[in-house]
Amino acid sequence: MSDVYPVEPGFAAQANIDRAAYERAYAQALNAPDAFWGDMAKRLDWYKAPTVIKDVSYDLKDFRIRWFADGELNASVNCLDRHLDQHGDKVALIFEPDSPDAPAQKLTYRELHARVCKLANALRSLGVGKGDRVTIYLPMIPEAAVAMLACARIGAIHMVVFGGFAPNSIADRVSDCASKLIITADEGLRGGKKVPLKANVDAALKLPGTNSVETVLVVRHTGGAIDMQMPRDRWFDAVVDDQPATCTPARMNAEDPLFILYTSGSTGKPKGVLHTTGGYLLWAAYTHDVTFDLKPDDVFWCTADVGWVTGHSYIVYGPLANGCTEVMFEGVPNYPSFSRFWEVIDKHRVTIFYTAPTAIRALMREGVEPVKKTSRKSLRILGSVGEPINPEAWRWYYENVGDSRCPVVDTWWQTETGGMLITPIPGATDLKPGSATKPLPGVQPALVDANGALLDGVAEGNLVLLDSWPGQMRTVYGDHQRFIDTYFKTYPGMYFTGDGCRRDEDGYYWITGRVDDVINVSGHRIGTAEVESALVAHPKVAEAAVVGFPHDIKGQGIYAYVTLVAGETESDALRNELVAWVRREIGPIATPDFLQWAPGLPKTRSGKIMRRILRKIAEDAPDQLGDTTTLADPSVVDSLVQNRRQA
Ligand code: 6R9
Repeated sequence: MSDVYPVEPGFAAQANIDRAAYERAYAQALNAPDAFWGDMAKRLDWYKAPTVIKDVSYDLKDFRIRWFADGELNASVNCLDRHLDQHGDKVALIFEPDSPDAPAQKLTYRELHARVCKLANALRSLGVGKGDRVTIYLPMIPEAAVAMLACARIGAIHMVVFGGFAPNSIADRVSDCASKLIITADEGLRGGKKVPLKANVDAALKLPGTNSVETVLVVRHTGGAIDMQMPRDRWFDAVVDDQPATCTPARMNAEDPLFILYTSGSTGKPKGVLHTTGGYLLWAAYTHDVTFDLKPDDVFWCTADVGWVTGHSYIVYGPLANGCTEVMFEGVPNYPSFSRFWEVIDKHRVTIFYTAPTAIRALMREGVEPVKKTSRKSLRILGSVGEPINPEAWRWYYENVGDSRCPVVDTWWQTETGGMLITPIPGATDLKPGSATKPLPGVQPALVDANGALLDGVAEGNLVLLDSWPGQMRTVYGDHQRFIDTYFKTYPGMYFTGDGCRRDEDGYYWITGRVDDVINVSGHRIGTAEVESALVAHPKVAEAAVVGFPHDIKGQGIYAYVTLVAGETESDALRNELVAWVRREIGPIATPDFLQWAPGLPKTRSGKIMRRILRKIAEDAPDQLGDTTTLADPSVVDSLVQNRRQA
């Protein structure tokens, strides 16, 4: 039995949605989706209101996913222009810099609108138009949101690369989508350390496949010295500042692409997840409103980076479409001290705070003192996203950060889903620590066994979604077949999430983690295949196998088994070199936490690596290896077990 935190009557009384309203909405969305979503679409401003609402078939012979297909709108107009009449002087963004000693900046909707229009005009003057791909590789500064919205304004497709990715990863993405222009900064700043963004772009553009890039716009941020290669590189302010502060928006079809965001899967290179304009924007706005019980005076803070989908949906599109005031934070939770998050909450009177379990666990380790010396009285709702939150961390968050006053919404979703799918609604859903609870209206989760048979009642299996919702991804950029193969082939007629899940006696969903070869490190997805191919690209490595293992702070860590080419000698120096190599090839987030030499890898007679065994060794559970008799050479296991990482 898990403990339950019922909705407080006081909270329910003021909430936008109570239990009865949730149940009504859920039934309507299920039974009359066209009426429900046609009505919901009115929360956006359309040039042409949609008359076709849901047009979906998961049947592989007649496959299509379209929402609001004859509607026309512009996402930046919905995030900016339509607020100007009534709320032009309302603060849209509060920018809190890395250092608490640097002044915070406030941008009203009117100011943000002007900055977006200027950049949009500049992009047009540089030859960027509808459908062109623009890469954004920026720190967490207002220009990141400005750049995304400027692309949306002119119908260009933005592709944001997280600032922690290395030149190779930038080049892979730029070349896959043949980007025409890159917006970057001289340097980023995180926890007092500089991140060489422009230098990384320079290195990326020396790599093959990146010839499509004509222009690099460089924001002057730290003022650090960088190389400017004229005429390719242009200073952002020189090109943007003198542009007119209004800009005619492009009229977009609801199904025109809004952005591409790369994410790791179980095989091959990261996939370009493509989201379209109408359905995605509606989903981001709707879920941000419903899940956070949004009120006009709320100050919302999502601590994610805009390089991830959480930043797209809950820093840029959702909050701004809803006309909300929000905090954008450049820094990290532990700089200059472990109180920084809570100090920023007090400083800007944050009412809704949305962060990741890995941050909570890292802060929890420091004890309650850094929390308790701050007030946090402004808070009313806490959120969690990115990975399962363990009940212990949930309770610590609820009791110490929220002083047992603020509901915790544990929101399950994916880059592919565009926004939250399974989450509590704070005025409607009783909470259970560790459970993402119930589906939002329009979301139909189900559990299947390995053969695809639907499981009823209390059950554990693979999580699928039986039907579409407006925010669903539409394709893998440039590879529609891969989209269908990845998500719709495993269980025909259903979308497969890649997650395992349990459903309890109250119909609550408990996500248990990925069931594919994806590792969730601090809430970020890393494909084992990506790390393996980085390792085998090193001249001294013959073979590598990578698995996840439980990690106290990160949720999962990266465990690499490496076989060297004949004649090479294992040494600590080489181990460090290989770890640094992966960091350089992919980026710091892919740094292996442990690298074990493997004289051989456990393989079946057909040559398949048995990852199940490697996972158990990495978990320090050598007594649970199971059947090893099908291995081509069972003796390799003994040596791996002997030299394993001890928990
Ligand atoms: C939004 C985001 C998606 C994967 C997803 C799942 C895990 C995310 C979760 C969660 C349990 C939650 N995940 N939120 N697991 N509870 N509340 O994180 O997107 O980076 O694409 O990752 O993250 O495994 O499949 P993305």
